[in-house]
Amino acid sequence: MAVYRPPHIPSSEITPKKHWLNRRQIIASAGLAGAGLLAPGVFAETLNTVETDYTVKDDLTPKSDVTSYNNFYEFGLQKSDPKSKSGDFNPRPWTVEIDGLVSKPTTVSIEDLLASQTIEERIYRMRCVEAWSMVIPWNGFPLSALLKMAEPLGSAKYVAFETVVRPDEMPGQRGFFQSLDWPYVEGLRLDEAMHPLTLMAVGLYGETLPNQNGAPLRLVVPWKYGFKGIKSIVKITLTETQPKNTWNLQAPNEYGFYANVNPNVDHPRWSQKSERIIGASTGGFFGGSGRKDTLMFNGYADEVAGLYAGMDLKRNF
Ligand SMILES: Nc1nc2c(c(=O)[nH]1)N[C@H]1C(S)=C(S)[C@@H](COP(=O)(O)O)O[C@H]1N2
Ligand SMILES: [Mo]
Repeated sequence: MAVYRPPHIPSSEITPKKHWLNRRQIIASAGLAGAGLLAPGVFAETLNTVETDYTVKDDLTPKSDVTSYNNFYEFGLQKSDPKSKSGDFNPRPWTVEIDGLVSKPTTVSIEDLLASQTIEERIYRMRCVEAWSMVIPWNGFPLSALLKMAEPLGSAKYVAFETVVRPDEMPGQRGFFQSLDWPYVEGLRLDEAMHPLTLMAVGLYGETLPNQNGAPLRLVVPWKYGFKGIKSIVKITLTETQPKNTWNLQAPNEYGFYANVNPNVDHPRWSQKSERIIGASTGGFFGGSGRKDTLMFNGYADEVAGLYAGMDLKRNF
């Protein structure tokens, strides 16, 4: 495990980012290349990324697990649904609208973002509220860079996010049984949103995001439970009041707005003290337990604890 090498450019070469834009290649996935026909959503584009100091020592979760064990209720409730049922989803063309309390309401395309932003590699821990975890090499850029394009006003205190609604392409959004109210919505306090760790991911393992992981761009907030990491974002709104978030609307006594990873605040139905490591070996002579203790703020306390100074984290769960 953890032998993956990202297709990064040495930092000595990163300065003129305009130059490497043209070098991005389209790679048709194996079987389809010969067919001369690309089904929507089944291509991956290699990203040229730059290495960063944002990394952790833990073993990487194998790519096959990162892309096959997913939560994305727009495609279904089973962990295997997002991969097996997202073949009709087409993440291009795509635009993200930024509005609300900004001086420059902005609509930007994924192509423009890929062309204008330096795409970083960041290896982050990811902890789902369901008490499992992964370690994922994301590719993306700070959310702050995107928000600054729209010039947030002084009155903006929060950031609200919305996922796309496309029942034709998302089987979990059509039919008799609807698991959630759509669109899936999430939010952050503005200082959380502007924190350098907060990432707009456009890829993982050096390629554009698979549909099941939130193509073409999704939020990653590594010190919070995974449900804050809203996928396939189409709208971002700067607000003065705290935005609604889907899981809090669904079960307010179980899922809060803050959702900071915290081993000392249990979910009402299970402990949050430890986590199951997805993809970890549990067998063989040296087989581990496949579990580890959950860390305060998912191990990012040094960076983010200050954001919550003086706050009661049991009340604000
Ligand atoms: N739009 C949308 N975003 C979502 C979800 C979802 O169902 N819909 N699930 C969340 C949950 S609970 C988790 S744990 C992560 C999972 O991300 P991954 O599948 O890329 O690991 O996505 C989050 N973002
Ligand atoms: Mo989750």
